Amino acid sequence: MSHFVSHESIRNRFSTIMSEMYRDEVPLYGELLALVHDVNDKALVNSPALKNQLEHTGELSRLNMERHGAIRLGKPEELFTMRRLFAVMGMFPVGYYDLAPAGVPVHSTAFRALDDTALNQSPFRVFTSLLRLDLIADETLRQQASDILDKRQIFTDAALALIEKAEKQGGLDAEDAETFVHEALETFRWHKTSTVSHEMYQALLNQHRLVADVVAFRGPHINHLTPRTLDIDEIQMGMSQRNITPKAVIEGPPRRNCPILLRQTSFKALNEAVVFTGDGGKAQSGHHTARFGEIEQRGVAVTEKGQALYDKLLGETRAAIGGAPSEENAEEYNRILAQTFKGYPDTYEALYAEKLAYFHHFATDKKLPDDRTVTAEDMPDLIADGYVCIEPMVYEDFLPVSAAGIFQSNLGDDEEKSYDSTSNQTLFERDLGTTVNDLMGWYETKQAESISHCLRRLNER
Ligand code: OOG
Ligand code: NI
Repeated sequence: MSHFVSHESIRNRFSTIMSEMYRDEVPLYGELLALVHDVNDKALVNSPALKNQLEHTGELSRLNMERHGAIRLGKPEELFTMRRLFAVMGMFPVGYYDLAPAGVPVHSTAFRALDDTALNQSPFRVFTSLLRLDLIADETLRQQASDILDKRQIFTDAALALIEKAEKQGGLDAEDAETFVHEALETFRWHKTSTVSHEMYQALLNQHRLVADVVAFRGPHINHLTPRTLDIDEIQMGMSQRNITPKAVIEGPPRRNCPILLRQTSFKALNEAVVFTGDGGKAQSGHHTARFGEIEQRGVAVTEKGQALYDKLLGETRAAIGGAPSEENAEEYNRILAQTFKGYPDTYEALYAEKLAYFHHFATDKKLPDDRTVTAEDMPDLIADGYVCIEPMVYEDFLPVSAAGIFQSNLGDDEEKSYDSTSNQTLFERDLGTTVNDLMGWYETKQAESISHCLRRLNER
């Protein structure tokens, strides 16, 4: 019998101590959590239907522990080892996100659990970006940045040893697991001291804020930790009431009866004191802005067709206001967004019928006549006749355009870069040491599994 603890319990424990650390580091995060809990409690009381739905899909119990974090890595080996570290917690890379077209010199994936039960037990995920030094135009600076990164080791020796042990043994016992989460946490900690001089920091900053954020520090400090709310518009208002200034517009789709994908808001990055190394030995104090607060609302995952419609309508909205939303045009943007998205069906029946979104399928208590055997083709009739009920499959991933908006809103508005380069998933996967799980394919498979499980239940008598 195995004496190893489950991936889920390691992930849960890690997510808990990460949240405690971040609350200590960024007290405003604690305030956001309180706001989110209030809003969620209210939403559940006000909508018994929503509560039923979340109970049915298993999401209700995970709601208050749901978080995603984000980190930015500097070199290929860091990404490779990070993949192994997350695997110890049952987290695997899903999706490839290229942020270069949006002016952010990184490419990314999201580490998360893959099974429904695992996700419902601990939905912790981490959006993980790798800096693309090849996009630094200045050759000297590129070399300097690369030399600085070469020297750093972002993992503790004990963490590395335990990753290896977990890989060899196929797991960790309770004592090792507890040591592991604390050692792993060290990598994500904020450091008040930089590894470079103020002058070098400034040079990196001038290249791109993100380059400074990655290269000037000892490790990939967690830059935000995001709880999940059931009503992000309430949050947006609640933040203002508490004197926490939210970004001008909520990223993603507009408010809907049937939420789709992901809506996110954030408060601006904190300006934090940092001590830089002095060239002549005399340390220099300065500031760095990187860490911020974010909140998200998750909706149903959409199919390729649903994604295309989303992209089209978002594109039309942006075109109508002439680019990305800003403080100045926020109100107009929201109005046009709501208007444009009238073209996106807003009942689960329609989303299902038009194959725009993914659904869980559950057999109800209603029994089929003994002589009837059903197949996937019968599904629409089975739903109409009450043999099957469907529930929206929640989107577990991220949106590149929103991610770019989140990056941007926290990099300062002066940052206007664009990179002309081809997306490089193959290189990313080589650095990662494996291919990423196909994002859309994951939902497609989940839905197919749900349908066949449901049909089995109906046909067994
Ligand atoms: C990551 C931004 C992406 C999200 O929620 O879309 C992200 C970063 O700023 O490092 O976290
Ligand atoms: Ni985020």
